[in-house]
Amino acid sequence: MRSKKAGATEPSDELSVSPPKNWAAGVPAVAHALEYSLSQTSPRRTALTLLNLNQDGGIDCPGCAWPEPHKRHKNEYCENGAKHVNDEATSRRVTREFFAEHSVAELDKQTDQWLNQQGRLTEPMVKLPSSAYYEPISWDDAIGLVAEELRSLDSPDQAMFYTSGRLSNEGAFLLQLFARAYGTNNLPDCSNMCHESSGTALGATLGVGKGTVSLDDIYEADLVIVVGQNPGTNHPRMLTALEQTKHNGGQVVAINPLPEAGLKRFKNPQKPSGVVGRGTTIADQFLQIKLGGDLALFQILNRLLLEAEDAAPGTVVDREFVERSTHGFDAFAEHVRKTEWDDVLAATGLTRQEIEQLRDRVAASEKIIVCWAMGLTQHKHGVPTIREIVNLLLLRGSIGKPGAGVCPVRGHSNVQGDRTMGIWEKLPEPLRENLEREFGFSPPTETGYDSVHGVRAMRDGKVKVFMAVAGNFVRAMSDSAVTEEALRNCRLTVQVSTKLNRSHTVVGETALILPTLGRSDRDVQATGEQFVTVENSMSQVHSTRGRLDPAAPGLLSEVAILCRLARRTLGEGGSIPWEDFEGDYSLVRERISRVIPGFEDFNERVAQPGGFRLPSPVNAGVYKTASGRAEFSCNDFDAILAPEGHLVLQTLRSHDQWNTIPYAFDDRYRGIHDSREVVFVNPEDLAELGIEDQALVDVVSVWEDGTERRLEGYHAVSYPTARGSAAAYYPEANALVPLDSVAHGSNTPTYKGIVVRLEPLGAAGSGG
Ligand SMILES: Nc1nc2c(c(=O)[nH]1)N[C@H]1C(S)=C(S)[C@@H](COP(=O)(O)OP(=O)(O)OC[C@H]3O[C@@H](n4cnc5c(=O)[nH]c(N)nc54)[C@H](O)[C@@H]3O)O[C@H]1N2
Ligand SMILES: Nc1nc2c(c(=O)[nH]1)N[C@H]1C(S)=C(S)[C@@H](COP(=O)(O)OP(=O)(O)OC[C@H]3O[C@@H](n4cnc5c(=O)[nH]c(N)nc54)[C@H](O)[C@@H]3O)O[C@H]1N2
Ligand code: SF4
Ligand SMILES: [Mo]
Repeated sequence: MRSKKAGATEPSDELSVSPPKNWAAGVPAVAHALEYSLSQTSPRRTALTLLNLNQDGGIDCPGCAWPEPHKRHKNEYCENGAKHVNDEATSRRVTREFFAEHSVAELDKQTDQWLNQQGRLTEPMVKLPSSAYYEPISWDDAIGLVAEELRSLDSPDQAMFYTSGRLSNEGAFLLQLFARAYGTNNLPDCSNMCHESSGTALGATLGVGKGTVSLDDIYEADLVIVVGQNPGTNHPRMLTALEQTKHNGGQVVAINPLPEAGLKRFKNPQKPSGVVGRGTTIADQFLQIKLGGDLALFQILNRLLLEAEDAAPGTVVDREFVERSTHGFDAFAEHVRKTEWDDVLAATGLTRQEIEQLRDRVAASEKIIVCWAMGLTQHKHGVPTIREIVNLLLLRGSIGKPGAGVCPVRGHSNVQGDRTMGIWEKLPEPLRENLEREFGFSPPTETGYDSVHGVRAMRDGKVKVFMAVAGNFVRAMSDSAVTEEALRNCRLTVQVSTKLNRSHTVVGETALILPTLGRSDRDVQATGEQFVTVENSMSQVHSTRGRLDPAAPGLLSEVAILCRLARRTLGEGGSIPWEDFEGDYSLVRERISRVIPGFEDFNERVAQPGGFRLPSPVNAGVYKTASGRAEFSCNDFDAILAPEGHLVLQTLRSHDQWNTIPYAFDDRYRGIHDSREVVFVNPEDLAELGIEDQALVDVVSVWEDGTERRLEGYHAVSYPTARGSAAAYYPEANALVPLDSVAHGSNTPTYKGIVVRLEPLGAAGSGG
């Protein structure tokens, strides 16, 4: 299976490698952000976006979901936030002339980076079955075409509506309302590929699928454990918060197969000392764990904590908390005591001393926070791993009190809000009742398709219309070849997008591009200028308002597109006032306040500076679980075992990309320049495999059913990753992830745990 995209701008064999950085941010980061911004747009637009970024009443940074502090700095953003907002504010434009010049097939040969670099989409375009090109179409005809297709389906379940976490609360609420009024719960979203394992594990154990901590808790913690996360690149301003934790006397532990920049040393670019000095050492302890070893690590930690309690009763287990607020302690304790050292050392690659040191830190800390991201959620046993982390916090009583708790760090700026608004293939009964009461229709009750099931359904011809509101589904999903086949199998594919991407070149029989306003664009409707709202990773809900002239005169907002589509599909005169919603977003918020718990008086409260925080029931001592208490769980020991001669591969982000969109062919912090076709391998593994540093190899994944997937001609780069644990960049490496390889319980693709072998070019069986 070949899947490398050849393209005009793809550098061939120009890889250069320099030593990885052990510190993050500082002057080069600021300079780099400005350089990228100015390459995209004018100094005036750069200044307009940056001055308004993360300020009250300004633009919420689309970069990630990390929250802003109460006290704002005038440059309250990081390098990647600045790059990302100016990637959207770019002055480049994709016009009808561009589409007349390039056929869809030609566009499909270009790299992801090239497609993104063409600029903002400007008018609706259609690719008809008879044509090889996209052609202009009026908004009215485009929306009519989608409505007609939707109305012609045998069942609403033959349609599917994907969302990515850039969509606002208002847009998300309207999308789920439309899908359910139309008759389907087929609402897959990027959460399915992201923090679904967190939601599943936390829902079962704590009764709520979100984090429980605020920024103040991070500052106040005695110990913050950062596991399976690369904040220096993906949540850069988290390092500012950890710097504050350290300043207040707390400790930080990092657990990662890679020695990521910033986890070690951080130079705060917002402080003079950070710009010129050596910066702050962030991690007090770094545990270089093997891929997928975290469940084993937390199980042995829990066993060691119980043994420490046996040795000195009343000193380690928070008995009072366990008795008052939890359920299942005895079964958990009995189970976890059986964890064996040998298994743990093999699964983690850590030493006994390192693990005992961490146990001592945990036992000595009263207020513990565990932060995590994709390094846990995208593994086969991501859900039990997170449940085991909850076990640790429960036995230390480190939950529901200041300075303590769980912190799944979200990716997309509003991915958490979209789920709060009801974007989910599962429709919770209370939401179903509220929708029925408020809008007077009966929403469907059956579970819809998530992302993985959705690909199967398209592949098998069960879904005929695919509509995406934001995102780049074809590159985000696993098993690129299968996902591409699935989309091509649709009758109609519709993409509501700001910029060109692969999901516009891998299309159904008929394909539509509906260009839309981005975060930075001013949004004016019938009743005047509008704003929308988002919810960050710490449940703070606040407004975001674009400041720039829209990228093109005729662009519609996501809200407007959804309202018009709903009117055309469902007919005029129903019980939902779509036209009023389009004209005045505060009317949408009024409905949200009556349907979604926690949003009472939404319009009034979101007008306050900084917005408002949705309370976590956990912090009020309320656990909405089956037992009404926090649940200890028993998790079966599991580790990823690679057969002899094989490695486990994770797919991850470079420092110079945003999800499926590489901005450059570099990965500055890891010392990679001018190539993304690299696979990072531990030097001893390379030696054992007889492969030289930077040699060309095919990366071949091997799946249970005997099928193989291949990436050709990758550079094997010697890198200080944990033994047996390789890494390659997403989205290219999605070609290696089998569709059926998913996390138990959450159905998230196992993007971070793929068994592979490396075939030197010219070796027997090599396809290259
Ligand atoms: N600049 C930038 N910012 C972003 C994004 C972006 O693409 N670019 N994407 C956004 C999104 S949607 C998300 S979800 C987040 C993602 O944020 P991250 O989760 O930080 O992103 P990844 O690059 O997938 O990195 C995963 C990290 O987990 C580690 N890891 C992998 N497997 C394991 C394991 O088994 N155990 C442990 N302990 N560690 C492991 C990897 O070495 C790596 O450091 O970032 C958000 N922010
Ligand atoms: N192998 C592998 N695969 C992964 C991952 C991994 O770690 N490894 N990570 C997974 C994760 S965590 C995630 S979140 C997904 C991400 O998957 P997606 O969210 O689907 O992908 P993005 O790359 O964020 O989408 C980028 C596109 O969104 C559109 N866009 C940007 N802003 C806006 C906007 O304001 N409105 C609209 N309508 N469109 C907009 C632009 O057209 C842009 O091209 O990928 C997943 N896939
Ligand atoms: S940490 Fe995230 S939200 Fe904050 S400025 Fe950086 S990219 Fe934007
Ligand atoms: Mo994500």
